[in-house]
Amino acid sequence: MGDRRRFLQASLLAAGAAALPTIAAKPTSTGARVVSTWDFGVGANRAAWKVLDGGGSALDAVEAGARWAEADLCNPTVGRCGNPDRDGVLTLDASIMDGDGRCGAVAALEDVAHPVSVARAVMEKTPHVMLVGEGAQQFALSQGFAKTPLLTDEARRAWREWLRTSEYQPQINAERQSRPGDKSNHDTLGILALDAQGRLAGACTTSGMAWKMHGRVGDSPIVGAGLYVDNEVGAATASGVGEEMVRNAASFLVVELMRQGRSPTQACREAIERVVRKRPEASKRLQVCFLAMNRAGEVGAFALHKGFVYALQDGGTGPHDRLHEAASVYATEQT
Ligand code: SD4
Repeated sequence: MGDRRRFLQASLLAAGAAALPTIAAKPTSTGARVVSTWDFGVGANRAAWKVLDGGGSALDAVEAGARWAEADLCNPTVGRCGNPDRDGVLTLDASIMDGDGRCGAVAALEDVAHPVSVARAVMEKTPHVMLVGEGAQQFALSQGFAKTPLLTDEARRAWREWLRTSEYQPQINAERQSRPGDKSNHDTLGILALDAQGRLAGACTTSGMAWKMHGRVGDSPIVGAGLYVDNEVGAATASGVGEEMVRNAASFLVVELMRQGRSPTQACREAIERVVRKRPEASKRLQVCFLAMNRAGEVGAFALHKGFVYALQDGGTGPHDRLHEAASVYATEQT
């Protein structure tokens, strides 16, 4: 891909206690708010905000936001229109978690349009927390979800193009670059919400890493890795190369760091530092991003590489309705 990487912010790691921005809770009429990963998080937040603004629950809000992203035809890393695995099969992963500890997930789900809602059905209608592959699909169909082919012609074309080299090399912020001419850095949707009753919930939904091995499962459906929520403390979600999140039980780690008193930004930063310490060389070549919100509604984020943006909606006006860029360990230039 010809990246030129510059180690501009290595001092962040060394500097230790340098102050980092945490977006403070801002008084809104209800205190409700929602945050989502990446620029398409704005659309997901809008869908979630309709629920929160109407007095709905954080759980309903994150499901609505995730469903919006899953239906978005512009996004080749989530739901319908996602890029397939190396065998040309589109498999979807999703999780949902309520602040009271209830959770549900599906992995390697095929041909069902809204994996987040299937995950919620796993949570609410089964004694389990995760169903995978054919079993997840069988369960979805038994619950009335439709079986529908999701791989688009565009995704099939991108896969055929990829087959020319068949090289699996995750790009920083750039799964979308696998489609010709597409330079934006959309990614997995992680969404966290706080409702007017002070309840937290989160969801995470993805088609996973493009060109992954068939059967590969990333962090997004694994509770504690791609998502973790605890009403006592806060919530965290992740995007990027999921193997790193699984290795570090990363979203759980972020929540536990907040439990020990760290701000959301500081907790995300320490989790990123853990990723770097474990695999310093690998961390220069892949992206890992964390987004967190504590029970007071404070929001923070941190990434390995520059370019991770997240969207915040709290019903206010001004900067709170815009995208925010997370600080990072490395500044990487894509060429
Ligand atoms: C995964 N974390 O499957 C997801 C995908 C992602 O950049 O965020 N891609 O590993």
